[in-house]
Amino acid sequence: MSLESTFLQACAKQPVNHIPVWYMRQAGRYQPEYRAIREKHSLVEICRIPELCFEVTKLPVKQLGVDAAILFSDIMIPIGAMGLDFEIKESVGPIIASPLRSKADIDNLQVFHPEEKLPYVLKTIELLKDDLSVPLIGFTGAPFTLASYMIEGRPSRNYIRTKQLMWSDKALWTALLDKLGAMIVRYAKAQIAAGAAAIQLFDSWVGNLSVADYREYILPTMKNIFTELKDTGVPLIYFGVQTGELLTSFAQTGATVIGVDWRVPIQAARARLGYHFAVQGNLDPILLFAPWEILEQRTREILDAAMDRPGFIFNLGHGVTHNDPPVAVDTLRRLTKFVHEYTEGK
Ligand code: 1CP
Repeated sequence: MSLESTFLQACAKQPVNHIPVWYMRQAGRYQPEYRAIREKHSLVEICRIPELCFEVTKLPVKQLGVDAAILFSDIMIPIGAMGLDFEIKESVGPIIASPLRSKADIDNLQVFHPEEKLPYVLKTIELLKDDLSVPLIGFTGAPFTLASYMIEGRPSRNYIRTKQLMWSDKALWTALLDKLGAMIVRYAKAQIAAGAAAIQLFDSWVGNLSVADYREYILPTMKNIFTELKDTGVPLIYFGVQTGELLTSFAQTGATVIGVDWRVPIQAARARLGYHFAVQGNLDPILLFAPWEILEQRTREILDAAMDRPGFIFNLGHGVTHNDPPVAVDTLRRLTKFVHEYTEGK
């Protein structure tokens, strides 16, 4: 499978038969089948039942014809395993019962063994590895994004408490980030050992930091994480939203593939990163609600800009949104087909 995979070839900046496609949040509420499962099971339940999680992960591969699967899970799952109870509240997002407030709270976090605390995740990956015809992407949240939920206790707009801790107690902040880093390395390695063919680190909210703060408070931990994961040999994808100004710093992390959002043209992203990275992105996810002609035009523009050198993976600039009415499954299927046909043999 691996040698034939356009996704893995593109991650390795090798020539491809067509540009590979997958979508962040390709499993979710826009799918009628997912909504039917969610009527009976909570999100966390789906994650904890390998046979169910296996089906939910596979669904977009069958339905859309994408070139990679992403493990169905959530960035909050390992936070629970570290000892912080959470729930995912309808129309709000993750809520943590007792957010981090003190050094003792941070000391109490456990850098757990995934085989002990999250066996169901690894079981799901093993089931998928034996069944999928495309590579499976494993994932975890990255330290800043995880820390923001752990400290704020819920989705945040301004990250005030998070930044306050960062600026007011650098030693404690570093202790927290390093603990998260150690967890991330262990969890990613366990996913790879179970069969994940690539790992994506979601740093969705790190774009809220200035370049100076990113470099001082985040970059050292990111370097450690990617250094430790390098020997696994799998593609390491690093993604965040509104990270245009951070891309030159992202280039120093040790990630091998960089995910960019729709605000940065692909050529500008490559120029900022340097040309030894594969790049993933970056259609505005709201274009999935636009007339097809506009959606197709913007997609063609991205592909025309990206295809002049190897190492491009087509994706959205952030996840499929959870709107009502939802994105049409047909739109994503048509988009996938369009990218494949437009780039075939070029
Ligand atoms: O198909 C896939 O992409 C796999 C499924 C997946 C992934 C990769 C889910 C299921 N969650 C995630 C990662 C995740 N979770 C991120 C990083 C990616 C991103 O930025 O979108 C983040 C920030 C979360 C936290 C989270 N979980 C939110 C965001 C809240 C906020 O701060 O604005 C929400 C709404 C959830 C719940 C959730 N996780 C996944 C789904 C499908 C849902 C919502 C629907 C449901 O409850 O069924």
